[in-house]
Amino acid sequence: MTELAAVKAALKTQAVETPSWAYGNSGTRFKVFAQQGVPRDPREKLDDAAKVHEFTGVAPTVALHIPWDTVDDYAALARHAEDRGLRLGTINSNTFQDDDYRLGSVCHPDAAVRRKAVDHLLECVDIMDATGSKALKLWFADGTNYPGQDDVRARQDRLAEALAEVYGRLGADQRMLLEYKLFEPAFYATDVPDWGTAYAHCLKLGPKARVVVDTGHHAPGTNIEFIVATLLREGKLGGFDFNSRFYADDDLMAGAADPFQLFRIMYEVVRGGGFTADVAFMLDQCHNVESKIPAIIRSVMNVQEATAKALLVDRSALADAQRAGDVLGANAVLMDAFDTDVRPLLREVREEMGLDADPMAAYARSGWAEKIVAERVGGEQAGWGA
Ligand code: LRH
Ligand code: MN
Ligand code: MN
Repeated sequence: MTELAAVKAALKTQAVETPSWAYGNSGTRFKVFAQQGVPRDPREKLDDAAKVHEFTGVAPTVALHIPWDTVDDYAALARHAEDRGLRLGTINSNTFQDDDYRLGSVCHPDAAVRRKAVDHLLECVDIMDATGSKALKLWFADGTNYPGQDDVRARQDRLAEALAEVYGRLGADQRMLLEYKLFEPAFYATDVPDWGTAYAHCLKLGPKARVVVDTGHHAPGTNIEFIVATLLREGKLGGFDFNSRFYADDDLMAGAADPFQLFRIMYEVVRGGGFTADVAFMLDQCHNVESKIPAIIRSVMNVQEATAKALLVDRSALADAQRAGDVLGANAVLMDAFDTDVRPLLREVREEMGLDADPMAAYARSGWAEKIVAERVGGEQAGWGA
């Protein structure tokens, strides 16, 4: 296989998971802008996700968020997905939208609240059994706003205890992805603020627990690709929640704010052997002011473009330059790949996959946007910005 053929083959195997909540209405704490034609229930979110997969060819799974996507029959929901060429992906838990969680969920000082939170997480594993989902994604809004508000060490003990109980419930082929976030909604001390804390818990739990990197969850200037390289080296990178940030947890389209950062991350993924089914490439975004389905298509394409550039890095030339201590030469090898216009390559890849070369235009022509506006009245809110 030529090198270019190998790059194309790799791009065809790419799988980007889209989040159910990105299809619904969302907003900030100031305003949720209702858009016409948004899904009214989880089935319709899957119908929209099927369009993203139909036109990109690389978005075969959809992440659910419980209880935003609560249904009576999860196996039937999985069949609804299958009928549309999709599978249900990661199950995201939600222990942050209940009055009981004011002081936290699994780290709460009151054992009864912790029990309620753990029961929810166990219920999420039951849902995974029904849907065939392989990963439980945990993000905890737990933390404190004021020094002295609670004992930060005791909170870590409570977290470890809860995680261990849920870990013990996982099936043989199921795993747990622990997401960290620097701040928000807690502002003084978040209980899982960084990759190190997440890693320490995952290491203790065992091989089924891994860290998930949400690109929007770091302090400005954080070298995320270093974190990715480190987690891959340790066999503990579970996946990504891709999105873009300018200031905080903005949840904008992946690759929109800083395509160079996305490239650097994808380069470390490729370099570290992480471009496999073992690492979940998920989007975690909200589209508050732009049209949702095209924004998700665009995001998937941005991830593809970053991946293509990462795959095009001339690694032997890079290694030679690095070995020779050729600082500028090594940097130039990386920049050459980043500066390559990979759009013609991706158009070819799509045509070889039997797809339209231009997913955005193909979607616009498909009439789906007009159809859902005409047919869906009273679309639902994703859960954010309520
Ligand atoms: C938290 C988060 C987490 C949630 C999602 C909706 O900020 O990134 O992944 O589950 O947003
Ligand atoms: Mn996330
Ligand atoms: Mn987030």
